[in-house]
Amino acid sequence: MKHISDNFTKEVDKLLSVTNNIVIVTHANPDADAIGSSLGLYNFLIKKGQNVQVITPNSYPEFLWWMPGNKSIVNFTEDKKIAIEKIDKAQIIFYVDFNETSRIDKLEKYVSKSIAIKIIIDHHPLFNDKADYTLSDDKASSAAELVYEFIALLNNINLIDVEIAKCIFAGIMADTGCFSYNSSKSRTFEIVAELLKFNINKDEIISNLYDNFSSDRFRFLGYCLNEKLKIFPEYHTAIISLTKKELEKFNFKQGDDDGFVNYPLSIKGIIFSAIFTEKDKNVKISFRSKGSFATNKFAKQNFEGGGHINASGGKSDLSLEEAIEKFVCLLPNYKNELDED
Ligand SMILES: [Mn+2]
Repeated sequence: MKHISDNFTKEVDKLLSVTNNIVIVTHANPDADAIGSSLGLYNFLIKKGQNVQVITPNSYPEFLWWMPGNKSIVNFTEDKKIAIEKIDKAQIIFYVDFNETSRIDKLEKYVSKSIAIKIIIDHHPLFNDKADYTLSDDKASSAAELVYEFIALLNNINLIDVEIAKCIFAGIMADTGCFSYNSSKSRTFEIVAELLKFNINKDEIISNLYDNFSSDRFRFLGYCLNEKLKIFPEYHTAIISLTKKELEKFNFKQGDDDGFVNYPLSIKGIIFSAIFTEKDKNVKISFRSKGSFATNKFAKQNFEGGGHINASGGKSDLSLEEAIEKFVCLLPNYKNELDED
């Protein structure tokens, strides 16, 4: 559903007519859309003469470091003091690519007690009604697409430059898996067409994001697919599970498993895919689906999670083995929905 606060444009326009200390926050374990949308917005607001700081709750993979403005980002886990100081001084805080404050982990405490005006720009189902202004559309391809819409609403398309275009393009491209999903609306392509007019090097961006595996990560993918894939044909479902030991064996770094959960959906007949990863305190689970099977509902009902219909996540305090067993036992309850497509 699309949600824009009453008078959004007028009020935000007024806010930005003077210089503010602005903080942009995005979700933990930032992906290309999180960084692309944050930096797209960052570069735009800098051009508007604002004092802007992007803060991430934790680190993110090296293949995102090329984005214009990346060097200015503060990572809370590394620079707590600066991050807290910036949040304390902020007059406006943007929530980009998330809306529930639980998604920003330890930053939540500081952001929630800040008296700054909160503005959401997000494409996840909206659960936060405490923000002052909201631009949200869970049908949008990405938060980056909504950053473009934000700029358009403010009538500032003229301020978009090659740096902003690169960031927004990267976010849209990554969150649609190179335009293979979440991208059935013509509007997404209209925006992309506009961005390409800035002579951004599309092939280089794709290469930056996708042809950037370390050899460990590449072998890790091979291992996941060859050794760890389990298929449940009667439920059109496939899963991969990973123990801490296995992660260590491949020198796992944050982001190394990005996108792996999508691979099983390439198997004929598979419409639901999940990856179970053993973490220090719990098991992290990612879900993906094709068609109408609502993974966010499944995640919410069974694994304390949520997200989009076709892409969501959850967690379990059970052991890895028990979490998988729970998952497998649940499948018969969803047989009708899994058979629909
Ligand atoms: Mn996103």
